[in-house]
Amino acid sequence: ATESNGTNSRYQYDAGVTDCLFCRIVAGEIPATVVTETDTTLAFRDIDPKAPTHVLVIPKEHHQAVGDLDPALAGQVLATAHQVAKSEGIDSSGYRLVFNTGRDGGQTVFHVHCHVLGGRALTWPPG
Ligand code: IU
Repeated sequence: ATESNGTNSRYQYDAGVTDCLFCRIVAGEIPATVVTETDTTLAFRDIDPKAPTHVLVIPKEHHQAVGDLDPALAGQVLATAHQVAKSEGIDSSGYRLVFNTGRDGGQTVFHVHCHVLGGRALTWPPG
C-alpha cells in the first residue's frame, strides 16, 4: 500500500491529494454543475454523461476508494446519492449506484465517487 496522500489506500497509482481533480472541484478551483451538497458530501453532474441522469457524489474529504471510507462517511455518500435520485425524479423508475474501484473496476479518478445513473433502462452486465 502507498501512503503518498496520507490516506490508507491499498492502491499504488494515486495521483495524490495535491493534484486531485475532485478536490479542486470541492475547493471551487474547477467549475462543476453542483446538484446538491451537505457538510461532508458534494454532488455534481458528470462532464461526460452516460445516461440522462449521471451525477457523481463524492465525500469532500479526499479518499481514494470506497474501502477507504469510514462507515459513517460511506453512509453519508449513499444518503446524498439517494437524495439525488429523488431530486432527479428517478427514485421510483429506478437507478444505479456504481463505485468503480481500482484498475479492473475501471476507476479513472482516484477520489472516491458514487455514480448515480438513471433516466433510461440500464443494461446488465456491465462491459
Ligand atoms: P471513474 O469511475 O473513475 O471512471 O469515473 C470518473 C468520472 O469522472 C467519469 O464518468 C468522467 O466522465 C468524470 N469526469 C468529470 O465529471 N469531470 C472531469 O473533469 C473528468 C472526469 I477528467
